Amino acid sequence: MSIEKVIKGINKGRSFLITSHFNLEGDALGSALALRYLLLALGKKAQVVMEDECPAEYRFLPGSDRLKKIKDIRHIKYDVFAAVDCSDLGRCKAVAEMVDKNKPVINIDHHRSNNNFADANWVDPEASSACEMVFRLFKRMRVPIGRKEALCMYTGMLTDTGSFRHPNTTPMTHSIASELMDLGIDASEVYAHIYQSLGFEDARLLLKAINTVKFDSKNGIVHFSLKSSFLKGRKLSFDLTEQILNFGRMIAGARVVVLFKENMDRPDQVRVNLRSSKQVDISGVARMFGGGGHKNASACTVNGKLEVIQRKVIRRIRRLLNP
Ligand SMILES: [Mn+2]
Repeated sequence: MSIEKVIKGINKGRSFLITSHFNLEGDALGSALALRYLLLALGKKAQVVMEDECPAEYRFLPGSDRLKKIKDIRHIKYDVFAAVDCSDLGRCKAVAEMVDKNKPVINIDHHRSNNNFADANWVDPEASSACEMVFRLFKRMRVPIGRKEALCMYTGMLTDTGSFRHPNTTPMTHSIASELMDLGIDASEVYAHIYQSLGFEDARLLLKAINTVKFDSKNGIVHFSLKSSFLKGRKLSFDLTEQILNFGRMIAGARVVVLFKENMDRPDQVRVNLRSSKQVDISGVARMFGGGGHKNASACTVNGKLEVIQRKVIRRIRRLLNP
């Protein structure tokens, strides 16, 4: 198993630059912060740099106040670069462009579509989250887990499993969550930080977005579409996307849920987020349109008009559901 390679890479390094993907969310942030604590416990130096700022609902995470800005990369001394929860270095945007290409790279990820971009790759599509993998790293390296890192890892597992209800939730996921809770994690408090913190204006925006819902009941396809004009002047956070998709999944008979969203800066570009029930592998559809992801949660960005892309993607999904 390539966890060994990652451990070797960690043992060899003294200072680390850690990053994750843009559209920062619980697992990206949680796994990066937890990895930092692991490295610090081993007596190493580590900094976390992200493309995005920390979203408000994650500011309760220990260490989230110490995120470095991209422009700081020049001043950070590191001899190893580590990416967590990233299927592709391109997902780290400017951070990936700015890192020293001569430094060894560590890749810890659970996306099936990971392209093994690093010197030490550890990719486990069976893991619920990158946080679950970092937890295993703590165990394997015999580093005791404190409350801070427990909180980070619990949060990533919570968000990547949709609060322990998506098909990637395994007995292992619950068993790790239980162990982390024993370290003093208040599950309902973490939940409230992330899922019960929607501003009223955001809530109204979410309602409007949900109102775009369409249901192809014959095939079990639920879809939503958002024009860039709808989003203009507003900051639609990633979690709003997740909320829309979660709403779609509540509908009986929904096998695939899709959100089509015009890029705010480039309306000729559409972000397509896909979710599927356990029996349906939706990742192939995302790959067909240049994206990727997990079996039941994938995404792609497609150039073209919203209506045209919508027709094409839905046609593909129908074909997938009716082989
Ligand atoms: Mn993840």
